[in-house]
Amino acid sequence: MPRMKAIQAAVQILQREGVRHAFGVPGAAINPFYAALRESGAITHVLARHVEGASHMAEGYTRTAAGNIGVCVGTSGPAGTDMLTGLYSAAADSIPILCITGQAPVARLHKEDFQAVDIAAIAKPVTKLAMTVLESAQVPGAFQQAFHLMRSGRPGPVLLDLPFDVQLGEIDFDIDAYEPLPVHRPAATRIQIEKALDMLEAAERPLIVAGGGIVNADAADLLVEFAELVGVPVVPTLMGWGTIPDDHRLMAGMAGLQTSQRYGNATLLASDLVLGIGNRWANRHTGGLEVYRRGRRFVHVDIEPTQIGRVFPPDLGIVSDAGQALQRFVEVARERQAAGRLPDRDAWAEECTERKRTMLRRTHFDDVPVKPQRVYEEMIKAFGKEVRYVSTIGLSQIAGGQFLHVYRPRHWINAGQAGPLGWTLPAALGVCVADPEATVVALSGDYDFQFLIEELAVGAQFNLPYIHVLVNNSYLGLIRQAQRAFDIDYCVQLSFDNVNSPEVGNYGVDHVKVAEGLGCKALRVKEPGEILPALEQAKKLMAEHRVPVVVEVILERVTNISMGTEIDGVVEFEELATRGEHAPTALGALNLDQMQFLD
Ligand SMILES: Cc1ncc(C[n+]2csc(CCOP(=O)(O)OP(=O)(O)O)c2C)c(N)n1
Ligand SMILES: [Mg+2]
Repeated sequence: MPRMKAIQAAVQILQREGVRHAFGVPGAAINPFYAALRESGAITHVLARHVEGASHMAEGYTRTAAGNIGVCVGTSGPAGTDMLTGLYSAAADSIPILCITGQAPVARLHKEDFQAVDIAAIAKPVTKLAMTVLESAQVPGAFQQAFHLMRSGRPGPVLLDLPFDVQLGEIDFDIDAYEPLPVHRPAATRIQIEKALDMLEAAERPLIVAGGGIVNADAADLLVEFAELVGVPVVPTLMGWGTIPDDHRLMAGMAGLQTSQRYGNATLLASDLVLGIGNRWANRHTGGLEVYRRGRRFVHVDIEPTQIGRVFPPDLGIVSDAGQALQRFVEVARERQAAGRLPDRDAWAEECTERKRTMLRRTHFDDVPVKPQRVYEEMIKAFGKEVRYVSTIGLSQIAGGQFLHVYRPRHWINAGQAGPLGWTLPAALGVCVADPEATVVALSGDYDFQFLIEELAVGAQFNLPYIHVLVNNSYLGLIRQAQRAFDIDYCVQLSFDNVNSPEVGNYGVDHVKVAEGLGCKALRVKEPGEILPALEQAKKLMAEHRVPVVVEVILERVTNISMGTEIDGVVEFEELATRGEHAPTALGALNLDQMQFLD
């Protein structure tokens, strides 16, 4: 049996489990791992500038391709605590990442050693497993179990904390005798699917709510196949956006309080049955449950048994992996189609399409300073269907969710539940590592951008080119808007007179200078007509220099974006689209001029 340090075995296991990249920040307590990494040579390492950045890079990496597991690495003490936000964000969105931390030697754990903190205890609520491994001989099993748990059931992150002496301890280990554990994913039974289809058939205006579980199961094609078979319109959640292409005739829009379309909410409210697959009835999707549930029945398919009934009791709950459920849905629906049993849904689908064609918000404004809605119109013109958008939170993300178009799963990469500021930039770098050929476009407000701005240097150093659209209102815009309820505008202003950059006026930070200082390219635009040329120029700069390119758009300071507290009470702050030229990049808006408003 080969004899080696436990940490060498761990690196061999990482390789065997398919890990090719790691994101991290070294420190004394994790140096044995770095030594093993260097010796193996099979795993590349991206050196983050902040350990939280490494955790979000790992998330971006996982979220880009089915089967990926992002790995983030840090030393003992503050490195682990810095990565907690990534663990939380990953857990919240059912994203597997493996977080590896160094730790003080076992005998010193209770002696308040330098940087010895009980990270396993701290990380417990935001991981599927958080373990300080106390025996070198347990290291292989801990890694094996980590991969098993991350992939099984509801996916999620794991933290393995490795004391210095545990890493260095010698063990007998043969990688040829190592086998990844079988992954556990429950599958719906035929009877369950029959019952769900019976309910779907009995309904007059059924909808499918498609959640991120479909993305995790890599089952978007099956979703579209099923929706087409039964002719039922689909409302994706924010995490499921892209599972059905935005321009598909059965894509009915998103519902929710913020990242939603007027037609998506109207269609949800008009439905009488909702079949939720791989979704979690997130509160920013449902709004108040009274409104959301009134007059309709619900089927909930989820891989995690305890998710059924967590938010409200469905009429039928099915514990299943989304892909396996969809496979069965397709099978049984096909049989029913052959037997002539499937109802004709054309009239209902057409009604939904009509709403999609007519219930539009205006994006075309010529104002200077630029109104944010216009930015999304120009982004749609600049980037095709293959673009991978990355965003986190803020008015920028909300408006992006309302106006951009997504055509493929994993092409709207968003920290859905946790929404940590600063996430966008490092997550985009993780996406670039996972898919170097992709056009990656990150979308940030100025505050999100500033949170982990130093990670731009990582993009420059490791040649990870992407375009970062930075919509600058010099405000914590979303919070400013929320403070209207308190009649305050307090501690949300980012503006000041920059003594070094008179050209930015009182918008404060000179993002162009900072980005350039960190080795990236950057452009600033102030007029709507300049946005598209700047995005085109950014593509060229990206190709030429192989570094991140920032396109900053100076926005008007105060714009309120459509949102509300109930899905039947979303407040519109701008005039709605009443003519085709008001919303030129909206899908299905071609006959807008002759439209009948339905609301
Ligand atoms: C770590 C963290 N702290 C605070 C918040 C609350 N928060 C959400 S959006 C936001 C302001 C975002 O400002 P900006 O990025 O400029 O976007 P804008 O809304 O102006 O488009 C804040 C403070 C958060 N999401 N994450
Ligand atoms: Mg802002």
